[in-house]
Amino acid sequence: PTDTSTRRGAFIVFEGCDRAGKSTQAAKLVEYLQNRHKQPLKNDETSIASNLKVSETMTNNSNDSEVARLWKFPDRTTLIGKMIDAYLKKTKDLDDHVVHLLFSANRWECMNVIKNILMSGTTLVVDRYAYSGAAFSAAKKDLDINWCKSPDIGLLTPDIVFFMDLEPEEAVKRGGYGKERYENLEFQKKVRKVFLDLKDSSWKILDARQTIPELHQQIIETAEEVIKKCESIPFSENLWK
Ligand code: Z5A
Ligand code: MG
Repeated sequence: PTDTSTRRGAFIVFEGCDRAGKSTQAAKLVEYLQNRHKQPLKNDETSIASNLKVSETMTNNSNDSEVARLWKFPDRTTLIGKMIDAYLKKTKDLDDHVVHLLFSANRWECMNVIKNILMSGTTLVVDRYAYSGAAFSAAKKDLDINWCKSPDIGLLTPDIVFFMDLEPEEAVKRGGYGKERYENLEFQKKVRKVFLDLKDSSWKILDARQTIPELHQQIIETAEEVIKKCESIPFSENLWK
């Protein structure tokens, strides 16, 4: 069921391979939205103010997180998230199917909280989502892409996916990969291929070789349009349906 009575927040997702700059841009977008709300308005900026869902009861002392909030998948804080964390840190081995289903369960267990946040008018900026789930698992041999997508069918549909596209050869130059599972060049190249096959109408592909400020500028322009548009349309739970 969807809620049409509330001016909801937007569901904004960042996706991409390792080191593409997702966390950097997601954090900068949230910071921008929160600061934007704090600035005094000029006459021609009223529409932007409404983009940011300035609640009538909000004062300058109000909690900034009401305007926009950052979320990250995997959410390593839950019980399921702790199992995923152990798997990624290689302190625990799990069957590929099992870990795939855990990543999906980790999203499902957050859906009610996420829906409530959106319905309260807060824009949620999400660092990785179901596209990472399908891409990383289907890049392993023996896991079929349709099987990989199926447990996430019916999740909340993103209002926009910023896909930060960076060739893994370029990503390596950003200080090399870490020690977690999946952090190697050959695997990342496979992941990028699967990612690009998952592109749908919600995607905006960004050339992640650009500078951090250049990317940020493009992201805020699109995000503001999306936030405005979302005010009048209900969210849907139709991912991959
Ligand atoms: N995974 C999965 O298998 N299934 C799932 O369902 C989900 C995830 C949700 C953990 O993810 C792993 O889980 C991940 C996918 C898998 N495995 N891999 N690989 P994670 O999100 O926890 O991974 P992370 O380590 O936090 O993020 P990241 O991907 O490595 O990086 P990023 O967030 O895209 O990049 P960043 O941290 O913003 O930037 C990386 C560096 O580049 C940093 O030094 C920045 O200062 C620099 N940077 C950023 N932007 C630029 C630009 N524009 N130019 C130059 N340098 C830049
Ligand atoms: Mg990151």
